Amino acid sequence: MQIVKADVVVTSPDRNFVTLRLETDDGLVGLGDGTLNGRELAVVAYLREHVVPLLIGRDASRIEDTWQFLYRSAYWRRGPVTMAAIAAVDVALWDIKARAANMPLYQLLGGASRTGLLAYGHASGQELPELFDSIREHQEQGYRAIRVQTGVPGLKSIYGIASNATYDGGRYDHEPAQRGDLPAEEDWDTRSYLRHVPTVFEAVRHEFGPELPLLHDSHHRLTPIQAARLGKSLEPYDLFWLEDVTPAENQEALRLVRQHTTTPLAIGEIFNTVWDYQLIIREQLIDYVRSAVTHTGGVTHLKKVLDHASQYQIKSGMHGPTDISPVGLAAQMHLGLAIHNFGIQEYMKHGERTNEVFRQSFTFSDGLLHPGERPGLGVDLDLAEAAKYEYQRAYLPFNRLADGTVHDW
Ligand code: GCO
Ligand code: MG
Repeated sequence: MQIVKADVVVTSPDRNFVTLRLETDDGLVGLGDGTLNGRELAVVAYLREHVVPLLIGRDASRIEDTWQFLYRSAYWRRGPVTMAAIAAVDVALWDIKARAANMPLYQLLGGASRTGLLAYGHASGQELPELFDSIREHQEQGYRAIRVQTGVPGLKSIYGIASNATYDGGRYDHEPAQRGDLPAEEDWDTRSYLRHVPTVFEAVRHEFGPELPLLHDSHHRLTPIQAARLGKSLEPYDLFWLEDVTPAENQEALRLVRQHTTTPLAIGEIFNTVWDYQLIIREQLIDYVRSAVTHTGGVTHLKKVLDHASQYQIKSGMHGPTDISPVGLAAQMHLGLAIHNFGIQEYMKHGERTNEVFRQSFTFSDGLLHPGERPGLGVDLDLAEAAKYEYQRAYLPFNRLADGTVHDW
């Protein structure tokens, strides 16, 4: 089973996606996601210029060997571009292996450990009435767990609010990165945020009761002591998790946060190897691993991270906004179904054009995702549809404080 063809397909139906498409001499096709939001073409160049020439003629069945070869022979290790490129190859090879075995990928990973994957969606609103409507809408769509983001008094536009005019078409869920030549500038005020957020969760609990699992994302904007205070002030509202409270590259910061709060913590959507997690898993400083298959070296590497985490009762909470393509999302549904320590799956729906380009087999019913029973990942790429949508430059926004200082977004 030799790889005879490797194409990097860039398409922008509702947003940019980078897909690696491998073909074998026995006619099998495998797909892998290498989308890195706002820096997509760096992965495209890494794949086209440096990886594709190494793949032609390789045995497609040797997944671990190919992973180690790509990781170690590059010499320059880790980093989101490298790890997204390796992930694209890895997932395409798993897709091929599962198609060759005529099984859905989760069967190769050990079979189903559950009937479906609890998914959470993104509710948001500048003010409480819009937020309540958004939560209800998500419940009507079948979501049984909901992330809550709101505006903050005094700030014009912040991360995670669907109605922000800065986002393309006003739809956060389809395009957080703004198309154009410059990133959008947003503003930030930590004191106002810390005062406001607990009042929002108090109101949401009052309106929706104690059962509904609620999540919140601080998106890397707090210092450790501020994060500790937020976690503590949210304890009465029983969050499923509080995400990315501090810039996650400083793992030790979580020690201080952990000492002060019992609010569960989720970290890792910007991590890309097990080494980013070494300290926080070993010291049990988090409760959920947020890494996506796409940004963490594929199924092969993320499974190792999650197996390590499982020794410490830490669960998965894989990153699943729309910048994870349907291929990446499918890969993590198969992985999530198979592992024992599944926690929750983030699930933002892709747009209609995206669903025409990527034909999928997953289901979402009664709040649970399932990858379906088709052999492989269960995703096909329609090349003619993909060719209709050219790459469009798009940048994620950034923040400035009132005095003009650049801040984490
Ligand atoms: C999340 C993430 C996203 C990121 C996005 C950046 O929790 O889903 O924080 O909203 O901002 O993936 O590209
Ligand atoms: Mg996040």
